Amino acid sequence: RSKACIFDLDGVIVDTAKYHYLAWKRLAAELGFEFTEKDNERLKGVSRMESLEILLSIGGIRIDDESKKMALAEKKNNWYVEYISQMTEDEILPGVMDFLNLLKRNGVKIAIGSASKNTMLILERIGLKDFFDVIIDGTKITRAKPDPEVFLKAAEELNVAPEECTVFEDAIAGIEAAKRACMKVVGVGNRETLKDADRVIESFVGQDIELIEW
Ligand code: B16
Ligand code: MG
Repeated sequence: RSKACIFDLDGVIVDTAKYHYLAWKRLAAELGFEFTEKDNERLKGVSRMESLEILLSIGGIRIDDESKKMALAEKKNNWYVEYISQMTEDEILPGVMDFLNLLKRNGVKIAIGSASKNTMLILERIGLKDFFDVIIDGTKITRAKPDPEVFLKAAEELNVAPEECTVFEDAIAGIEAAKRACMKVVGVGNRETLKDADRVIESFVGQDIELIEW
């Protein structure tokens, strides 16, 4: 059994993908093109600036000026922060709290491993700021997923070997990152999309400790 579990935030603990989508869509509209939900799939798990690059390529827009790009990313983030500031603990995904409590009762350490720089704000809004043993987020890393840095840092701070960690991820880039960190990985979401994970669950509802027995 794994000694520790590392959870991605967006798409695993909460569904903030819809707020990212609304904010990117608003930016696209301002720039004069449409941005669909299908396009948005390509942004999941990807860092803010890389997401902007993908968005601009979808709109066929080329911007070379770095400061202009930073300003656009900041604009999107301000809208996103407005949306997530309204979040409540009702937005924790089904079964998540039961599963986290089960891990705690069994002495399994828990951490957050997220690319988001808004992690602390989200955790505060949903009442889980002090719940995790370790939180590694976008403010503490230099290399985005699929680089394993975020998960390796979490394992190090948890004082657990990577091989003894299970990662929970909803994004392809995150699954690759976990594998590169030599960790077990459970995909949360669509089986087809997440086929490279060791196991895939549709949700946390009804999951028990066997899920992290390897
Ligand atoms: P921010 P995760 C990721 O979070 C999101 O999936 C991705 O869509 C987002 O662009 C990225 O965080 C950066 O977020 O703009 O808030 O810093 O899935 O790694 O928890
Ligand atoms: Mg995610």
